[in-house]
Parts: sequence; structure tokens; C-alpha cells
Amino acid sequence: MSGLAPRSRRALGRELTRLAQASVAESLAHSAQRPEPSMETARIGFTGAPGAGKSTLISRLARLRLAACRDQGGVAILGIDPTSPLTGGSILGDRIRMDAIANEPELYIRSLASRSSNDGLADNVLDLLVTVESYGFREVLLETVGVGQAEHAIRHSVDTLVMVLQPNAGDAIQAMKSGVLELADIYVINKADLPGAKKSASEIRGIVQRSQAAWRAPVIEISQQHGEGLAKLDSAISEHLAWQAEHRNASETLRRRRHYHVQSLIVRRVAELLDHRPQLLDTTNLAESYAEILQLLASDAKRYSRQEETGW
Ligand SMILES: Nc1nc2c(ncn2[C@@H]2O[C@H](COP(=O)(O)OP(=O)(O)O)[C@@H](O)[C@H]2O)c(=O)[nH]1
Ligand SMILES: [Mg+2]
Repeated sequence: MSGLAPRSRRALGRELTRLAQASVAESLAHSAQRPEPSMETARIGFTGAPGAGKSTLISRLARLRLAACRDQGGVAILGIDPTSPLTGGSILGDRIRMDAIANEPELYIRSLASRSSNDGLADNVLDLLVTVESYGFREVLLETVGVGQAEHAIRHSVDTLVMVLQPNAGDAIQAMKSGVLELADIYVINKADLPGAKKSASEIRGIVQRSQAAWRAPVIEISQQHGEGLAKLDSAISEHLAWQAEHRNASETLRRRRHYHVQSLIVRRVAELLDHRPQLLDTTNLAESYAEILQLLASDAKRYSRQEETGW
């Protein structure tokens, strides 16, 4: 396939809109109707604080990624934007629509709000990824904000994780020193035209060098303004994907994804129950509220084990 026909583009757009708003019951019904994920599409995730420059970076990088896989299905970009942005980051779709790549037939771009999800991903991000993949793209570039548990959630959802940092991102570097952020496959010090970039890059290199991980994560300085570093990032992504194809255990990866998927469905279901039945909390007895929720989940379970039609 080379490029999505306009009609498939519209169908994909509608499916994503619907899925992004789906309840847990609806996403389960949807997943029962589609094929199992195949891992044929490469998923490349970009995380980092709002304003770090992820959308700008992705819009430039997409052109290079697309040049390499135009005849193999092309590239889809999925941006999960925070519902209420804290700082200057712009909506991915808006930024890219202004860019020259917007009219490429082999490129699909979609932004979605992160809604109630508190991990910086859309509630149904795994469903969204699988749906995009079912349209035959060679690569999906996924942008998310790095808040709370986002790094862990995205780690389980993608093949290659790129962390985008700004010079003097003191908090992120502190977090890395304490080991909590050592999750990415590639680190980008973005806005390398600003002061402090060299120092931040060498601090992160120091941390990465101490890591025991089999893959040595590269640290790449990039400035959008001078176009430096972009080609390096492009090759680093290709190298990591190739390294992974050789070294990882595919069934173990699918298991981990399923683990996150099942867990996130249950967490969302509990949140739905609490939202729809606030009276569950009208008690001073914590164990009682807990037991009532388990009972409601048990009645869900009966329904699913009978495979009732849930109406996607
Ligand atoms: N100085 C400088 N500014 C940049 C660079 N890349 C992006 N920006 C600016 O940083 C701001 C946030 O960029 P954006 O891509 O929307 O960040 P996101 O929230 O991480 O997606 C925008 O005003 C960009 O123009 C860069 O390399 N250097
Ligand atoms: Mg953005």
C-alpha cells in the first residue's frame, strides 16, 4: 500500500474519534472485532515535558522517516495532547498542518486529547495504536506529555522510546540520577541553540554510561533552528529498531503490552464506577466501599464470561 485513499483516511479518522471516547465496555467490544496486534508496524514514542519541542521535532523527523518507508505503508503520527496545557506546547496537528509535510499522501496525522487519563496517554492509547496499525502503516510516531506515570505507560506501548529534554532540565536530570527516568532508548537534548545544552548532554551521557542495560542509549543534541542532529536521531532510531528486532523476545513484549492493557482497562473501569456512582463513597468505612466496587466488577465479570453483546 502506498498512501491511504481519502475514504480510508476518513474511516480511520472516525474510528479513532469513536475509540478515544469509548467506555471500557465499548473498547472491549471493539477489540473483539479486530485482528490481534502483529508487531509489523514500528512504534516510536516521544515523551518529555510540554514545551520541550516534541511536536516540532516530530514534524521534521517525519519527513526523513517517510522517505525511507513511503512504499511500505508510510507513517502515521498520533499526538496525545493534554486537555489543559500547562505551558507553551502547541497542538501537534496545528503545528504540522502549517508544515510542508501536511500534504504528503503517505502521511497520516491525528491529535487526540488525553481526557481523564492521568498518565499522559489517552485512555485507550493501545487500542488507538492497534487501530492505526490495522491500516497498514510502516511506522507510527506517538507523542505524549511526560507527566506522572507517563514514562512507564509509554514504555510498555512502544518499540523505541525517545525522551526529549531541554537544556537545564534540572528536574529530569535529578530524576535520571535517582534511576527513575532511565527508561528511554534515545535521549534528545533539544533546543541545543540555547545555553546549557552541552552541559545537560554530558550529564545525561554520564548517567547513561553507568547503566547496565544491553542497549547503550545515545544522547543527541538537536537544534530545530540550525537543523543539526536530526539525521543523527533518524539513524539512531533505525539502529535501535534493528537492534531490537535481533535481541528482543517478541512474545514477552506482547505479554508486557497485554499486562499494561488489562491493568489500564481495570483502572479505567473502577474510575467509571466511581464517577457514575458517587454514593459508593458515602460511607466512612473504606473496606465497605472497596467491597462494593469489587461486587460491581464481579457482575461485569459474569457478563463478559457469558460473552454478551456489548454493542460497539
Ligand atoms: N530555541 C528553540 N526553540 C524551539 C526549538 N524547538 C522547538 N522550539 C520552540 O519550543 C516551543 C514548544 O515547541 P513544541 O514543539 O510545541 O513543544 P511540545 O510541547 O514538546 O510538543 C515552540 O515555541 C517551538 O517553536 C529549538 O530547537 N530551539
Ligand atoms: Mg506537542
